[in-house]
Amino acid sequence: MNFAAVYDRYRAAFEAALIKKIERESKGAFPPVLWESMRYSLLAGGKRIRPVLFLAALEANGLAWAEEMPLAAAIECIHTYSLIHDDLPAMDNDDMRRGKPSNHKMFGEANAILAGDGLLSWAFEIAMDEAARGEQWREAGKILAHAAGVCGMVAGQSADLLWKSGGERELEFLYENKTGRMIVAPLEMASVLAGGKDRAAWVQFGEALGRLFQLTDDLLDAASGEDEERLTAVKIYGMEHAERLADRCAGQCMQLLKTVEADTGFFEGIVGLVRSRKI
Ligand code: GRG
Repeated sequence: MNFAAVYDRYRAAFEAALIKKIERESKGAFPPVLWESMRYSLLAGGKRIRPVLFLAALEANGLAWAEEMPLAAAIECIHTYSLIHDDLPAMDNDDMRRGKPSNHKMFGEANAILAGDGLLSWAFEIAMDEAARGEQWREAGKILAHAAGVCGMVAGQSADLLWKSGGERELEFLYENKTGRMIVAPLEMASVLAGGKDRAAWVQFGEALGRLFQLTDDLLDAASGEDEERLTAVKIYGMEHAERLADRCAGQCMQLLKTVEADTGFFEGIVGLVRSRKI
């Protein structure tokens, strides 16, 4: 099977499980607008790269990936909440997300805040249910909480709002926390569920992939003419140099994959996808 087909197999299975889960949970729930707004953003057609990383790393580690859809859903719920809140007028003030009006444009600001709160809380309700399966699942949930929280993505977002200028060190902090933590977490969680196999190697690969993801994000924003107020690689290094940094980072990702003792062919494809992505 080629890379695109494997990616689609994970994504389609995840999508089906997610729809089933939200249908079941929202049936008869009150007030309907809350679930409607959560559902709107959750099913707005993201790339699902974080759950796909999780499922693929489970399979690479020899685990039954289709049985771990609840944690995959928890990961995507947290990612979606972060996008809803990031789009709010008090943050990035974006009218569009995933090619559609952003959550607050559809449902109003207050509902968008609550949709984000709802998704975040739901994610940890799911993780707590999974934690009851045993120590490995408990630890996986803890990794997710840590990555999403004040020592991870929230810290990165806070620094992003704080810094309008800076250098390499500030940029590295943003990359590592705002974007990187939620890319590392699915890989580390999968390794922990496999008994901690190659954990450090997966984390190192995830960190490099997170850096690549944000570098390409900065490049895409600059290419689309978005006048960013925030600190980006393009602002510090210029377009040409940032392109070369992304190439070098993709090369590092490939090298780091060699330190993982598993079939990592699919992840080589992921590195290519992230380097060349247009969305
Ligand atoms: C509000 C606590 C809080 C955090 C927000 C995610 C985030 C932090 C900000 C979004 C802005 C941004 C461009 C972040 C860096 C890269 C990123 C997370 C892009 C969006 O993720 P994709 O490309 O989106 O995986 P899809 O729509 O495919 O899921």
